[in-house]
Amino acid sequence: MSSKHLLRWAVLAIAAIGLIAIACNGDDDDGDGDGGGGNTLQTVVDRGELKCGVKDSQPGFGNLEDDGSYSGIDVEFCKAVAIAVLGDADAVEYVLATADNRFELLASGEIDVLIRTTTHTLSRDADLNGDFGVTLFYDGQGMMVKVDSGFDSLSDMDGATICVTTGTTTEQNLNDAFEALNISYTPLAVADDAGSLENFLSDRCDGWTGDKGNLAGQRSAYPDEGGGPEALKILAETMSKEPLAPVTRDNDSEWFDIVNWVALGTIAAEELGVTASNVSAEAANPSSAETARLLGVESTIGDFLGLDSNTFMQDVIGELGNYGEIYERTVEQVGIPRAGSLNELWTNGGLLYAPPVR
Ligand SMILES: N[C@@H](CCC(=O)N[C@@H](CS)C(=O)NCC(=O)O)C(=O)O
Repeated sequence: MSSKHLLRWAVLAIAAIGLIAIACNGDDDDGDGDGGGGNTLQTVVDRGELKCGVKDSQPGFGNLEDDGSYSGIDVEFCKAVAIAVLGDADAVEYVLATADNRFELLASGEIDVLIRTTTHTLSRDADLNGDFGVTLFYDGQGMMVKVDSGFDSLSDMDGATICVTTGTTTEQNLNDAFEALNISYTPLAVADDAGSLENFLSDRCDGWTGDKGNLAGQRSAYPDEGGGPEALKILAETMSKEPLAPVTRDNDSEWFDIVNWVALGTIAAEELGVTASNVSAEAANPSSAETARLLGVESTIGDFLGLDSNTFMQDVIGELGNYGEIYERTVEQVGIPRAGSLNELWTNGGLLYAPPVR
């Protein structure tokens, strides 16, 4: 090939690479707001606050308490990211993300991360410009009924009216489950848990379907006027897989890595036996090389992630504890035991597993 041809090919190749880069960046056309696809880390650091999209009506996961504070496992992971990035668990603005608007809030940059009982699915991953991190809670869809309803399994519910939330994976799963059983139902779909509670309390529906984690939380807070938690039961069947994971915007892999590795770090800490109470002693005298790396004693894990501090996991664990401690403080409190569940560490027969910290 002549040098003139070579030059032409080189120019065309560089132009093509440029076009691919523009197309893959997504900054220009994805309608992102202030966080815009590209550099959420810088946005958060400049703002001095993390905007975390959460629920406010699900005890154990994302709940607004009477004193104005937020609680739940999702909220704890918002705090973990804020500690890692800003050194302050309180540097979080909790933004209510509803089932319907959560992906819009993320795409528009109104939140930096979505940690809101959100199921990782193919279409959401591929179509809604979200990147899903590690599963923080393996859930599945269930059905809650009144104890005196006479329903002991889904197959008893032919012709029932079912309370369900719009904009969720729940609607489709309900359809699939009843279709598979060849029975009919009437959905009573509303936008939020408050609406379902009202409908259920006033007997407008016979069953209330949702993620079992949500149903347990709603049951734990069921008002006295309805007979309190004891008046309700959750049927044994599980209709679906609902791996709940944090979501960041596509094409922001530095930010995604931070959110993901902070969460994985809490799982690694549990695997290694590092807790809120022993983290300082472990940092001073690590029990293993992996512990030393996780705690930033002999590693530059913060540098790898673009964080200021290599010891960010010391801060996260010191303040919030490891995954097991976080679970116990939140999910366990609404009556969802961890033992024997998928949410155990892999070493205890569950699915939680942290890749090597190295
Ligand atoms: N994990 C499912 C369901 C999550 C979800 O949105 N759950 C319902 C109840 S199961 C809910 O939050 N309802 C509305 C609300 O109160 O905001 C998903 O990602 O779609």
